[in-house]
This record gives sequence, structure tokens and C-alpha cells, in this order.
Amino acid sequence: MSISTATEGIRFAVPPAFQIHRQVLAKDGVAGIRDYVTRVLGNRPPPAEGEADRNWSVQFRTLMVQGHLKNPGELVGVLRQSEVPALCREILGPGLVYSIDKSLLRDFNPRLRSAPATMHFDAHVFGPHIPIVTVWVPLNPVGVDAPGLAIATRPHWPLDYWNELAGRVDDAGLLYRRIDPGRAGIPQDEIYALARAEDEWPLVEPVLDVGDVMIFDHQYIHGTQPGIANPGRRMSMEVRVMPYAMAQRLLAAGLPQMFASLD
Ligand SMILES: O=C(O)CCC(=O)C(=O)O
Repeated sequence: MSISTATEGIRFAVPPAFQIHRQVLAKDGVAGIRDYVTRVLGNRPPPAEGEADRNWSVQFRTLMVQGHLKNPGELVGVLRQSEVPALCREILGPGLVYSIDKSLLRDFNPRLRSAPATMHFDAHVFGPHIPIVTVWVPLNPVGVDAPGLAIATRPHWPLDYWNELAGRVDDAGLLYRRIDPGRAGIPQDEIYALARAEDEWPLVEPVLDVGDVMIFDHQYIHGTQPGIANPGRRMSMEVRVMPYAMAQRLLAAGLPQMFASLD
């Protein structure tokens, strides 16, 4: 595939958000989620010899089905009691929900050979036409010793990969036919090679502490931060937020998923 990276000429009704907010979450609340992740993911079996660990994330919905989680508010309450809903309202407007199916917890453990998330747009989850942000919450410090995220500072970059997502929306302009999840990810080295060819380096690897959140629009490509020499274990939570009215339309069109209120 030939890659073009120009983003000039793209007009945004609302500029896609890319924000870091420091010390907005209660540290004891974050520690509670970290203990929870340790309980639900910490004892997973190691992968088979020579295999990578691909079971280092779990969706809220799966936890509910397994009986580990009665109410996703047990996890998202830490965000709801912070300024995060107001920050999301500034971006998306009033009346917000989060996805129970597509919000998740992660336990990246190099000892188990956890496979880094390759680069992707979160737009491949619901489709590029849906207004949505990811609230990414580190549960331990990331960016120096433990891998956080590598994320592009330019929406729709690389453009050809973004364009691949467009055109997969149904005729009613609502439901999105997902790219095969196995193909939705793009190897980090390919993205870093493209970045090297750019005049302005388009990737950042934010250093985040417990209590910080990163909020980014699904139009930014990102993946697990590569390149840390002896990476430490990292736990995190990612919550995908969209307008209630949008979720209602998706549900009415038959999307078999669950949402809960962020407000
Ligand atoms: O936590 C990671 O390493 C990947 C996170 C991710 O892919 C996401 O937030 O969509």
C-alpha cells in the first residue's frame, strides 16, 4: 500500500481532542482499580511456550458476564467523581455514556510476554463517523520504565490507513462494518518508519503518573509505547465515551452492545 500522510485540507467541525490532564483522579480510587486488575487478570495462565500473551486485556462486559463485576460504575466511579465527565462534555456536549463492551482493563506484563497493542485508530471500533473519545487511565506510572501509549499528534495520520476505515459505514450512515480485527492493527515499526520520513515528528510518548488521564479522539493512531529497554509491568483502564443520543441511535439500529451513563 502506498502511504500519503498529508492532513492539510481536512476540515473538522470540532477539532479532535488530544488532552493530558494531570492529577484529576483520586489516587486511592486509582489504587483500588489497580488492586481489582491484579485480582481479575493477575493470575491468568502464562501463554504456551513460544507464544505471546494476548489475554492481557478484559472488557467490562466480560467481567460482568463472568460475575467479577456487578456494576461497571465500580470502575468508572473514580472518573465520575472527578472532572473527567465535565472535560468530556466540553468536547462532546452534554449527555454522555461509555461503552461497557469496548471499555476495558489491561495488565501488560513483560514476564508473560504480553503482546504490545499494534498501532490503530479507535475509529475501527464504532466507525470513523461516530463522535467518540477514549479516556486512558494509567494505574501505575508510565512512559519511562513501563510502557504507556505512543500516539500521533496529527489526526487522520497516516491518511491512507484512515481512509481505509471510511467507506465501511452502512447506507444509512450509521452502522460500521469492522475491519477484521486481526488487520486493524499496524505494526509499530511501520508507523515509526513513516514518522521518520515526516518533517515534523508526529508521535509522542507521554509520561503519565497515577491520577493523570489522557483523553483523545478516535481519529489519532496509537499503540503500546515501544522501545523501552526492560519494560516494567503496566496496568491501565480505557473508557470509550460518546453522546447518549448517538448510542441510542446505534442501539435502535440493532447494535448488540451496552452503554452506561458517565454523567
Ligand atoms: O494500552 C495499550 O497499550 C493500548 C491501548 C489502546 O489500544 C487503546 O486505548 O485503544
